[in-house]
Amino acid sequence: VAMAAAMLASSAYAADMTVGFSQIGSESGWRAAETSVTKSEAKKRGVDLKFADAQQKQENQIKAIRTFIAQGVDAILVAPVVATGWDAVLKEAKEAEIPVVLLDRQIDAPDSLYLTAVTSDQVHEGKVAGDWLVKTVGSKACNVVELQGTTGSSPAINRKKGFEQALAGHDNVKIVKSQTGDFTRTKGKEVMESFIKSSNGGKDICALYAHNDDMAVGAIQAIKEAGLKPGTDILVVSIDAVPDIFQAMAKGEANATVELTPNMAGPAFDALEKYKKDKAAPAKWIQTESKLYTQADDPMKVYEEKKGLGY
Ligand code: GYE
Repeated sequence: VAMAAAMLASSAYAADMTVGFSQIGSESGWRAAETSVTKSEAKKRGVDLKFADAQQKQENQIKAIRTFIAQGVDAILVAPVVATGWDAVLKEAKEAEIPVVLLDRQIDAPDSLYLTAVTSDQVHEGKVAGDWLVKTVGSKACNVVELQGTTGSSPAINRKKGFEQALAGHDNVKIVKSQTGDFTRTKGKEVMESFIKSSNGGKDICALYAHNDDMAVGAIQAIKEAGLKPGTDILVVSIDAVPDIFQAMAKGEANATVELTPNMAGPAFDALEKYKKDKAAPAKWIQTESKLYTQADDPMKVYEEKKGLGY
């Protein structure tokens, strides 16, 4: 009995690493899944995770990082809401010899200020979305409206860039309106309503490109309320591959999405564990996969699979 108790105690004590996580908030279904996956990955590995929700504000993230430094955590995870303004606080972490790992977004700062960044190739995501649209519309004239992600965030900048790369050379497909919907359903619906109002009741809109599925889901509501058919009158292509976009696809209301894994923490903890053990510095960018899904991919089957993955 004593042996078992000792073993239990030791396994309970397995928290050989305390990690602070500065999360942006829960603006989208994908972000909420990233949080739940991060918490379960930490639990699985015996990591003591200190979680801070910034409610979308960079100043709250900076405060949280300073608190983690004061607490003397072993490492810090940050999903940086915008790409700029991180140098000072990351220098403080470096001086405290606390490694920082970026999750799902990049920053404009010297890469000496962080151990690694675990993100998708967001330019590629935008390109995959744009290539799908160009292929789908062929030589037909197609006016596209674009719902951008959070202004100044790396995904908003890069997903726009990649989409425009895909449209280059296909003058029949062009972005006629583009505005941020801040990655949320509410804002996505609001902005789509304004796009519809200023486009002959939406009749002049051929397609919507949304930088994430949550804005697309909000926009689909607006399209339906305007008496139009999303997925046919207005094609809908977006990014994340959250469960709800597959439900929309199954109803013919969305057409394509580019998958983003919510499991950025797994590779992040792997890199940190290696670094802690033998100071092995990982590559500065650990890239996650991007896969296109369309209505041809049995959407309700994918929906069921996704429901088990932290969503
Ligand atoms: O696409 C969106 C979330 O940073 C890539 O942030 C991530 C994006 C993701 O709000 O759903």
